[in-house]
Amino acid sequence: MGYSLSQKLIKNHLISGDMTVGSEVALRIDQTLTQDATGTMAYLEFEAMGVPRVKTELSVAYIDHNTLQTGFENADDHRFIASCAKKHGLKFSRPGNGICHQVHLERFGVPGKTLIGSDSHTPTGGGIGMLAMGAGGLDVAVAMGGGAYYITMPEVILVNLTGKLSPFVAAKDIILEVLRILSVKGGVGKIIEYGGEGVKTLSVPERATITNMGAELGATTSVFPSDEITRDFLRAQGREQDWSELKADDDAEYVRVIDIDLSALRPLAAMPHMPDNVKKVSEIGNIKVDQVCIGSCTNSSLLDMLKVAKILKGKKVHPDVSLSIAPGSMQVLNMLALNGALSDMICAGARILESACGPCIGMGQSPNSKGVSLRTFNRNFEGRSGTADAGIYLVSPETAAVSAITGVLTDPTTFDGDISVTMPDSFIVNDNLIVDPVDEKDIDTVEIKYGPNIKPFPVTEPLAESICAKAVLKVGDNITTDHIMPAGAKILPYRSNIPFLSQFCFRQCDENFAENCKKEGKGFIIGGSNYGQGSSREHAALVPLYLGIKAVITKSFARIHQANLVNAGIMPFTFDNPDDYDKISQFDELCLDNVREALEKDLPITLKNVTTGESYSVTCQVSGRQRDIILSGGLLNYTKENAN
Ligand code: MIC
Ligand code: SF4
Repeated sequence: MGYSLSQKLIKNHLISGDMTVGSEVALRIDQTLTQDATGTMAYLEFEAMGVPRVKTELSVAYIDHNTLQTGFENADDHRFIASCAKKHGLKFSRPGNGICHQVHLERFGVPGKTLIGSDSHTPTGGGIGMLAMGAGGLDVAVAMGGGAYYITMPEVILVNLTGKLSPFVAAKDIILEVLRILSVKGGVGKIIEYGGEGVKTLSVPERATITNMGAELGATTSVFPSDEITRDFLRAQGREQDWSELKADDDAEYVRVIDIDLSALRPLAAMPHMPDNVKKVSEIGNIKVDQVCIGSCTNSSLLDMLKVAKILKGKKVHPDVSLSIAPGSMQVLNMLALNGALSDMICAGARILESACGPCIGMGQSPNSKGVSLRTFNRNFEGRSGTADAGIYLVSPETAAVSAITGVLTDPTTFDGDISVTMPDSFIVNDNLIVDPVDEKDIDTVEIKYGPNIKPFPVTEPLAESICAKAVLKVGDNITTDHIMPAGAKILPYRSNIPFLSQFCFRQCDENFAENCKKEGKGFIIGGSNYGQGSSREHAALVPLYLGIKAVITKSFARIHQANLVNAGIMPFTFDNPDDYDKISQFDELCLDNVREALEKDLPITLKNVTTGESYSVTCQVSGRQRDIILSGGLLNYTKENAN
């Protein structure tokens, strides 16, 4: 039997483990990226490891999330990250240079290489045939230090594309269709590989839109073959030497094949409040729109922007709609400026934002109360926009731009006009906002600049013999990391200040959560299925850790969050019988007797409900290595112990 492309990429980077589905494999990591919202913590962790220089082929530190500088905090964090990059051997992408995933694709991504990033949308790199995965900051710090990255060997699903997209139907509609079919948990434990004749009809930015939003499937990553189209893209970026051909063997076998006929696809939208709540735009009807936001790491490429500009040219944004556009990178913005497309956007009435995440993470542009906002982004979780009662619809740039003109959600295929654009033969390359590190011999000349906002991260202790605590919180299915540790302009500047962040933890689910934890001093969280989906932010583990959470017991976990819990020394348990979830109420007193010994000796583990007198059997969902991490009280302790 031949190999799928995903299996080949894993095989080429395998350090240890066997490639049987479900077992843990250790991978060599060629490249890493961080962004600023997760980066401060990642560099504090890297510093704590005491490794002087990164050991990867390439590591880049981007500033793209916390670019709204309403106080000293974000600027201080940028300065801290810049100094770490300079000293420890990373390239530093300054604010204004663009969104990490867009810039990485343009300037640094290399087919066939592994990339981990402290951001869940790192799989964008799968658009050029990278094995690119989102990870917690600590895992990225370890990889920067030359350590392996561990994943559970995934199953591989093939999405077989045939036909060709009709005009005004977009790559975004392809991934929305995959989300409709698979749901936000359908990708857990899987890699989504794209193949079939239809692949040839898709440009690299279109492929990257699809792999980017594979994160919303919960997938380990998504990947496209690297072919002549990839080569053309890299050549246009002045990097043809980075190209190599990559494809699956003809006789590769997949756990499932999903056929999508591109010619039959229609414009789609993910309705509030989940990316898999997908319907045809024509079915949803002409709902009135208050806001349209175009940009984010999903849809901010030059091709997307040129199509938007063509739609807006000579038109006027509807008077009831606020349209904002954030081109994904300095390269995109510069090219739009030089070819006049930016002027078409401005003249139509678009508000041009800097090349950064911006509204996607609630950094400005929060909609009006009960507002309807169409966004080309990847997440529409409740409250993420910064307006609790807003309704966010995820759509393609085409649907967004046409609707900005009509003022109602509009199927763009009804728009009269030609928006065909071609990939430029060469992109304008200007790396003036990328700063190189100092030479290794000059390391001592660089001082790390800590601002007053940077507080030490919580200290963990080795796992206790037995733990009794209350179920301080009980939540349902599909809890996102935005529920656990919200983002937004007011909170994000405190990403390196865990004590401050703690007051916002789980606020949307239970406004007394932090207070209850403090009163109890320790606690357990009970969750439903797909607990912790969404972002890679390790703060969703570090803050509960700070608040005394010892274990999270759920029906199932999302991949990155499960790893972050383990790295923080919090035990992730699943119910052996999912119905036991219903038998626990908030504030029940629960006990894990002799849990340390049980973990050490691989014995069955029972969760005793002291309040009701019942017992439930639970499993700690970890590999042998992760078990040792938990016994040590987290990855930092474990790494230090092993180094000694
Ligand atoms: C997101 O889209 O939620 C973020 C903000 O990019 C996060 C990272 C973070 O929380 O800083 C992600 O996707 O990992
Ligand atoms: Fe930034 Fe949004 Fe992409 Fe996250 S999803 S990296 S916040 S643009």
